Amino acid sequence: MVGRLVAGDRRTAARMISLVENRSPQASELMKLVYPHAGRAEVIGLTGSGGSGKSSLIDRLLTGFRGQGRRVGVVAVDPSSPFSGGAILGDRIRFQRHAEDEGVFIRSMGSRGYLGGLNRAANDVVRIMEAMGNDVVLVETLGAGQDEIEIINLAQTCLLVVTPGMGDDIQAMKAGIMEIAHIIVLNKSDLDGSGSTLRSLEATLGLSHGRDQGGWRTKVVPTVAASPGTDEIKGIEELLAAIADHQTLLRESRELERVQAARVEQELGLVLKDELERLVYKGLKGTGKKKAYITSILQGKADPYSVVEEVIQNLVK
Ligand SMILES: Nc1nc2c(ncn2[C@@H]2O[C@H](COP(=O)(O)OP(=O)(O)O)[C@@H](O)[C@H]2O)c(=O)[nH]1
Ligand SMILES: [Mg+2]
Repeated sequence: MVGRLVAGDRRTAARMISLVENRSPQASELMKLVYPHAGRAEVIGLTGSGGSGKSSLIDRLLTGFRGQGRRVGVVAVDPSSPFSGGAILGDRIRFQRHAEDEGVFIRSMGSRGYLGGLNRAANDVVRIMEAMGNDVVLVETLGAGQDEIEIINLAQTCLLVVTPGMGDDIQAMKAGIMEIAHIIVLNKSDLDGSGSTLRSLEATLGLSHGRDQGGWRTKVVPTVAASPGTDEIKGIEELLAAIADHQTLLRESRELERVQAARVEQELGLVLKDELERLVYKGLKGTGKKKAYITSILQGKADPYSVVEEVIQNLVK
């Protein structure tokens, strides 16, 4: 299977993704074999509120990357959608023009059905897409809470997608996602208020002392990714250029090593949490202890914290 995956076989990739999504018993063994072939793609993350235009931007970026002859994988993660496994109807429609393109591989993931957690599954899927030989992997995530920040850490270049009229929200975001974004995309810049949002973004960036990004200064790129009125698409070339600039800086400085190390640390945490949890539940299975714990918590004789402490102490023993 891994041989076929590395050769770029799409059906094998789809089968493998199903296996990791369902946490089948072979999944870990499979990932061990996949892993040495992964890690060579440019991983670009797009985060932002629902409806900000992430999928529309990806649609445009796909055309751009394909024009450069590069193969692209897309992982669209939407924790607010109950669907998973590539069945998200909206994305199907949005990415339709690339459906027949052999150089594009798209997978949508919703919130349900991931035993090891959505982040763990998304990481495995990104690794599979890398091993498949994609030059670029785009990861779309909803940017709202801490959870999404975890997925965005898998990316080397992080895009935060905002829209006009978000001035106040931007101030609030400053402390969080704003500081990990390498590029802020002001999408829907065809709408009213885009000028003042752009000024407010640039003012905020001018003041902020974000984390050290190896000499990179966060850029703002205004775009129009879809325009029902005028059909005028804007800023996509500039966005592609900004992504290329950041990737060049990563490669030419030692920053790429730091980013890769941070990703591996993240990955280690995801896998460790998942495997530990599985180990613990395997130990409890069939002993009736889990039920007893729940009952004693309900009766007020115990609480989840002391129970977990006891379970971990037993595990360590
Ligand atoms: N006016 C305008 N509408 C846009 C633009 N980009 C996307 N949209 C529309 O915004 C809606 C949400 O876009 P989508 O890409 O699904 O957002 P996502 O939820 O962030 O992936 C769709 O109806 C798009 O057609 C833009 O630049 N200008
Ligand atoms: Mg979307």
